[in-house]
Amino acid sequence: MTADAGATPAALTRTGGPAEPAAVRRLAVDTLDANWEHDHTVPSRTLYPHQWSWDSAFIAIGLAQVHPERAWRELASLFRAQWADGRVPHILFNPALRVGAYFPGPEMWRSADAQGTPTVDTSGLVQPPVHALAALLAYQRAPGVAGLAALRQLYPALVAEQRYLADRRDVAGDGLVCIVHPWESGLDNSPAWDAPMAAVPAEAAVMRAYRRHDTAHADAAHRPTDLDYARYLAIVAAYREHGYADRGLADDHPFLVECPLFNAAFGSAEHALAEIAALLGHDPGPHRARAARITEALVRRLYDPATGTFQPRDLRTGRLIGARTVLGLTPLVLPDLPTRQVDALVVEARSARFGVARHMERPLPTYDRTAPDFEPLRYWRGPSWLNIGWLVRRGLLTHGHPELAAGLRHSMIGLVAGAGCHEYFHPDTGVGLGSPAFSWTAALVLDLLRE
Ligand code: 9WN
Repeated sequence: MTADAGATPAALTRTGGPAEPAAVRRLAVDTLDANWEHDHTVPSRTLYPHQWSWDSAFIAIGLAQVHPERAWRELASLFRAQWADGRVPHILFNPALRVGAYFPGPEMWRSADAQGTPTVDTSGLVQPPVHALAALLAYQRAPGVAGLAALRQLYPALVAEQRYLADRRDVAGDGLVCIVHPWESGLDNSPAWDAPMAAVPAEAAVMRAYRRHDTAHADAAHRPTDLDYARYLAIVAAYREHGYADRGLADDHPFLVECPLFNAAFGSAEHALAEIAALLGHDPGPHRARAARITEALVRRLYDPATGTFQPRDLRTGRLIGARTVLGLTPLVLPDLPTRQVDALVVEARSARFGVARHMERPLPTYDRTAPDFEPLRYWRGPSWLNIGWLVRRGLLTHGHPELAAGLRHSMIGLVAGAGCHEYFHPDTGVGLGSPAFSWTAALVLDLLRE
């Protein structure tokens, strides 16, 4: 039986009710074991058979509790693919897999033609920089000599990752990172990207020339549309034709957005690096100073006092994007977020839009559930995802809301207990959607169960 076939509710419980914590834990460990691939974990054997950047960070946090040595191998494998400019590619392709195992594959990215790339094939994009936080948590979950040595080895690479973002991706010169593709946000088809994506010229018919791999393994109604994909490919082509160089992006790149989640991760990475630096006997001061500057820029540029939440900024129009998505809540992970913004985000989280409560009636959605275009089945346009809930919960704990954090934790564990380690979940019923054996769901539920 494949891992994907095994992770059904029936595998959790014979009675049809939610599984006990021990069974959830066992399923999570089995899922991570089944998705382990010589030196990394695939997000899903069927849908995503290569190594992904932010997935590996979340996965390392869970692995640290069951196989600490694998947690460090996971991160080391990813950082071996770091480019000379410091970028950590969002996909690292496994050369042993057949052509067509994932779309778009290496033939679309052609990373070998760009400057300063590793010997393995990668994409040219990045994902939210949650790796320093993951490395710190992996160490805290499994402290010891081996962990400290691994941290020491990773530290310069984590610093280089931040330097790439700060030096090459601050397109507006405002202290924030600009993403150049929706895939960089990790929330690919979020309604947050509808307005900037509408300005990217492309035709859905382009997709007739390609074979999408995702819709062969998941319901097309739960995935981005062909028009989305046509635009994704057009943006990749534009960046690739520039040799993935970031100079001159502002002149003609078709998608340039400052994302609250990406920048919250960017700031949180400096906080984590400060702690790592202290553990290693380095000066944490410069990291703390950079963290403070990022939080200040995030508040100044992306907080909207009119809505009381953070919104992405479209650098092509200069305007904030109005859609109220869960991205707006994620700056809560910043420990130095001012009280005014924390309070506003707690109001937003508790509102009917997101429903965070001590006793949650329904899972945390990725988009305002009162919006007319809320789509409970389609990927990042409504469904509930564990990595996002995990980040929001962490933020609530950081800012002194343990009851809300506990409500969210209970809700997330309940999702996995009821449906298995799915990729995402129906935001009303909790039914499992997407891949049924998804690695970060397994890793993060392990992390939640540990407390
Ligand atoms: C494109 C691997 C990745 C996640 C992303 C998620 C999805 C890829 C896809 O899968 O994106 O990168 O093919 O849809 O949106 O967050 O990292 O799990």
